[in-house]
Amino acid sequence: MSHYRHNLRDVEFNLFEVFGRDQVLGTAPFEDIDGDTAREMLREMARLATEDLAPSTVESDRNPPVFDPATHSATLPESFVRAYNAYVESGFWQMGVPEEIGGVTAPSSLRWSMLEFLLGANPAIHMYATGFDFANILYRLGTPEQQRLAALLVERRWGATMVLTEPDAGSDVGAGRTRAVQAADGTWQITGVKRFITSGDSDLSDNIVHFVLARPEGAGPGTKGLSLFLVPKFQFDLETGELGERNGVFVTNVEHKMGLKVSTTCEVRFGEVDGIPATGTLLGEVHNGIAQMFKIIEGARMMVGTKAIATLSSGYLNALDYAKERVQGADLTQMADKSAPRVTITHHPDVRRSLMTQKAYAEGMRALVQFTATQQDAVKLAELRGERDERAERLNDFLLPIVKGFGSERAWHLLGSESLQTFGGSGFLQDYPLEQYVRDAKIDTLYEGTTAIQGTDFFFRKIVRDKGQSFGEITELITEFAKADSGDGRLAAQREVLGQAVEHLQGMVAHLVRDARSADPRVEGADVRNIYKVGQNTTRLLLAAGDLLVGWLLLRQADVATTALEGSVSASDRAFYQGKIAAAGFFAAQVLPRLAVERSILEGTDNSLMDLDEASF
Ligand code: ST9
Ligand code: FAD
Repeated sequence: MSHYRHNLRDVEFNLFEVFGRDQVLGTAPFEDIDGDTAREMLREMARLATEDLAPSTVESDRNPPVFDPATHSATLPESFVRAYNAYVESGFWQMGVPEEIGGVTAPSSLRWSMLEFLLGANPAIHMYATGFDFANILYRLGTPEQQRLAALLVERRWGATMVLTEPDAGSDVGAGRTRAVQAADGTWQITGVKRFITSGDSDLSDNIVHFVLARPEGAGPGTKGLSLFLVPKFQFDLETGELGERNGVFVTNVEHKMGLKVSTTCEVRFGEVDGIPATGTLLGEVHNGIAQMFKIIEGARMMVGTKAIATLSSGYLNALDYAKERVQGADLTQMADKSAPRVTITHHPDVRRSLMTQKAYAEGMRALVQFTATQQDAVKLAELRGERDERAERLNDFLLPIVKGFGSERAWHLLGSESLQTFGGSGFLQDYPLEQYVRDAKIDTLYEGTTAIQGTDFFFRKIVRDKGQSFGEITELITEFAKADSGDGRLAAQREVLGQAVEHLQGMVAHLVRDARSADPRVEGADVRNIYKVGQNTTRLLLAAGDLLVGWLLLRQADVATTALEGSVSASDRAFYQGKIAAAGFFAAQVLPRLAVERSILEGTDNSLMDLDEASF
């Protein structure tokens, strides 16, 4: 039986009932995909993911890739290769590729909904299939020759990697030492060691194009001195795609990891093996590496958040199935009666608390992903009209660290503390998927920028540098919703709690902005160490913002559900909509009030933590 449990009903509810995607589907430029086609695609992707892609996730965890140091190559388990090929044959990856090179124009919201199923069922497939996404970036940013390479990536199903990290340059990408020297023919010779490179080698494709950050001779320090180079495993004929000489980029180790084992994590050496030079070309013939790489990073951060949330959703649904079957103990009302009938654990209040916590976060964070994707729809629609939607661009930027940082933190904690816990001791066994989910999902809080990095990005870049515009727009939307009255007092108590929560978040931001100002040496009487008070609280702020957004989105869902229940609905839809109202009420009662405490902790922060001698830790 498949480990993967999808929630197609909830995905459709978000897309069509909450975010009104029927309005963009079936009309230009998405005229080829109307609402019915989209529903059909979602159904097929959910089926494919559950039946054909999921089973190899477990098998390839137990039999991970084998690395041969003599040939510098990694061989993947057969079951995984079959699943990968099944995905490629489905053609669903086309939604990430421009039409000019074999793709299909589709709304991002539909694409991320489909990807949720893939990322929940077998996430490594997407990581090996990113040649398609990288082709998109290459087509947008590349020279005409590089655009031809983009087409080859798609036609030939070549792999691709993003290559930033080095042993001494992880979060601090700008510390990278990999060098680039231009040859007389205009190409570049890359020298250095990169590590932790996802999909650095595999036997899924006959070529891999590495997107590498390296520092050209004479370039300045930090990230701004880095340029982005395309370094293929094999050189190739640009017209035919026929492979040529082996290039000097070699995988010299594949890491042994806690989870997500089928996704190879590689040490990659450039120009350092057998004296073979690693030759590459400069992306777009411009030295703008970090900004170019961030185009990829933005997509990857969205991907990681979606992966985490997809795993939590499947973890919750597995836990729910188990809880409905597992008989243990008597109903609490009969606890004194030792001969009382035993009940399924769904009868126990604490199990219900746990299940509803999982449901509310899994469904609220799915809505967060889809709300973010609707901003991407607006960006894409404007681009296809030859315009820019700067507001949607900014909102998308603002939401990304929440999707990635908050999404992965909450998902990983809940998978361990609630979903696995629901199984009791059985959750610790490999008989159920949760022990693997916990191992496979931990990486989501680490790569693509750790949670701390997402927190600093959120406050310093997405709030301060943005001059609070997006923060103001989002909080205004939430305040408006909180103040609105549907006429019948519907959700009035919950709206009030939401209104208080948004004020607490605004208070937190205002306090941190004051701390940051008071640390600015240009301000009279500044104490530069006050910035430590901000640094102690950026992760707290990120998580609080995520909780607020989830609370808001759950209440929006509850509002839609209440209206739906006024009409005639099937028995299963009645239960579904009632579940929506219950989840929103639960979250408002049990999670949103915590923002008051978070605010008070934040406002009470001093620098005693920073004054403490390291020896006292
Ligand atoms: C990794 C891979 O971990 C894990 C899994 C891979 C799976 C396969 C890949 C899947 C790919 C999917 C692809 C989808 C493609 C979709 C395409 C669709 C079309 N936003 O603040 P400064 C830029 S990989 C945008 O001074 P520092 C910006 O240009 C390893 N841009 O930074 C800025 O200049 P300006 C992941 C941003 O102090 C410049 O950077 N590693 C943003 O120099 C400098 O900014 C990491 O993620 C942003 N949010 O450097 C590293 N931020 O200001 C984490 C910066 O003029 N560390 N830029 O605009 C960081 O992010 C650090 O904060 C740092 C600091 C490196 C940026
Ligand atoms: P460090 O940067 O050393 O961080 C250690 C700790 O210090 C963390 O808790 C961090 O949050 C904290 N910290 C560091 N700096 C700060 C700061 N300024 N403020 C507050 N806290 C801070 N990289 C690629 O380039 N390509 C890939 O394909 C890729 N795939 C990966 C796959 C896996 C399985 C793994 C494990 C990593 C992968 N990475 C990849 C690297 C990944 O992006 C880095 O591991 C990550 O960015 C963190 O860097 P680091 O491991 O060096 O940790």
